[in-house]
Amino acid sequence: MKILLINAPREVLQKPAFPPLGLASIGAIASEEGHEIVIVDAADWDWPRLKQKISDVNPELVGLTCWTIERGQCFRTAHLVREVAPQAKIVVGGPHATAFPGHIFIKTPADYVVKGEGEETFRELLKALDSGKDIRRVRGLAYRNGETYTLTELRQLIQDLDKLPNIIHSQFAYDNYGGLHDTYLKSAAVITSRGCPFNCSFCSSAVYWGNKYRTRSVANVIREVESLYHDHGIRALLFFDDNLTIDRSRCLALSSALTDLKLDLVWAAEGSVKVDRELLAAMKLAGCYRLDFGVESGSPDVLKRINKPFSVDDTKRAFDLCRETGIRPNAYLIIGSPGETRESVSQTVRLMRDIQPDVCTPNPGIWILPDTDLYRMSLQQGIINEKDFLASDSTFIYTGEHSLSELESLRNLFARGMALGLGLVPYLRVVASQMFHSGLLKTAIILKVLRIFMRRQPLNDIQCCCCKKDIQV
Ligand code: B12
Ligand code: SF4
Repeated sequence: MKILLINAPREVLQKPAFPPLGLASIGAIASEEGHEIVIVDAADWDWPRLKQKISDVNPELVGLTCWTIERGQCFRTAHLVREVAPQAKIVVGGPHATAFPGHIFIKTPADYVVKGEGEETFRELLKALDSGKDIRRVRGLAYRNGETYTLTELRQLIQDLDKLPNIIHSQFAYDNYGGLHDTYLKSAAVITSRGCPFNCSFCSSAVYWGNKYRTRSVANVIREVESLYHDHGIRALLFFDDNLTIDRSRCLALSSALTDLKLDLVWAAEGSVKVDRELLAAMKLAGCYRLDFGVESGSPDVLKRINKPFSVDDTKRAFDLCRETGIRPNAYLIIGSPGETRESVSQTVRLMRDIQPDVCTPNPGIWILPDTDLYRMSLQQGIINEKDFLASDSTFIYTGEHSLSELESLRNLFARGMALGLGLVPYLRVVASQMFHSGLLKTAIILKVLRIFMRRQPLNDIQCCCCKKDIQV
């Protein structure tokens, strides 16, 4: 079969930083099964261009990823596929499709939804479609059934991730990706594990991957890294793992294997603040130049409310150790979690002053993602109801304790606190770093920041050029 896998255009067209690894993995399976694969990362494509591409490829089957954020883009793509290639079967996977398969059938002309981890289900679906076998036997699938839909039996998670076929990196024109722009090097992303053992109340990752942490073997990861380096000229890597440092001994082993490669390769990852000097030193030696931490808040109470598995002191220690070992630490923050008050925002500002992150990226409010504890709490509190959640294609922010305008004033409080509390030089360093990160070294943006200083404008319309997250400093 000719199979087209599409990462839908983003609401605000933007050059993607990295290719979609989920679709790449699905593609590798289809290729292994002997199908012809085209992967289109249309994040920065307009609709006419995508329409033309679908028409040129003339696929027999189209696969789409659906995340909750920007789910409308996936829905629109599915309709476009039906219009341009009416013969093509449409399969949708990913976090939102997994949470609400029925919704996908209502909002799109999709024929199938693959729930959860997609590789084996997709393989079996392709086999069944090829051979005319009964798709009811394909576990992990939802299919249309007249006006409604039917779910097949649940599929177990893959036990041995090494058995998955290699991602076909040659599908992607790496020169066209933003990559790790703070390195200026040709970059790629690699994912070495799936899942997270923790259960932060807002995070759908642990929910999605079953709260179980599964890893590829170090040797298997190293083979991919070597191929990226030698065959694709990659010199910088971002590990897409939810948390590369969860399993300390594995992270040590991976670091030591990367060191042994003796390649001029640098890398960054997301880590847990529960790190120690020995681990960080090994990571640094192996080429780690930056670690991103989901710090979220400087308030112990807020951390407890969102079920973060660490303390404020852990964060301070991790940032100190990063500086000692020469790794640049970044802080992701959320302003507006359950339990947030003016005092907790001040605690976060004080923490930022103590740890002096290279870049700090405060999320504007906390998003309500399906199947999370926050989602259930929001349903209970009447902040959302499933009907409205599904009827709308937009993002829902937790407003259980503060209205949207109160959240905005908390964000402004944070920004002012940062400007005053951090001191001018470190503050300007964060601003510069932030702008560097977002590629926004443009006069207009600098003017915007100045206007924010003068309190003439809220912060929420400055966005990162790669992920379009709101940028606040
Ligand atoms: C890398 C990443 C990004 C990158 C994406 C780069 C890229 N090109 O892919 C960037 C930084 C841009 C990003 C941005 C955001 N992300 Co993000 N991101 C991730 C992350 C860490 C890894 C994704 C990944 O590669 N996974 C590995 C692959 C193998 O898994 P996968 O993509 O899910 O695909 C598998 C299945 O889902 C399924 N599948 C998926 N698609 C399809 C399609 C078909 C046809 C089939 C059959 C199967 C299938 O099969 C695949 C193989 O098993 C995940 C967390 C995670 N661990 O998954 C979050 C995650 C996907 N992101 C999330 C969110 C919320 C965001 C942001 C809103 C910002 C934020 N606060 O994190 C923005 C939104 C961007 C946007 N506008 O749409 C959520 C999504 C939740 C949801 N319900 O939608 C996740 C799950 C993290 C979380 N904390 O909850 N993100
Ligand atoms: S936020 Fe990070 S640590 Fe918390 S559950 Fe999600 S992936 Fe795990």
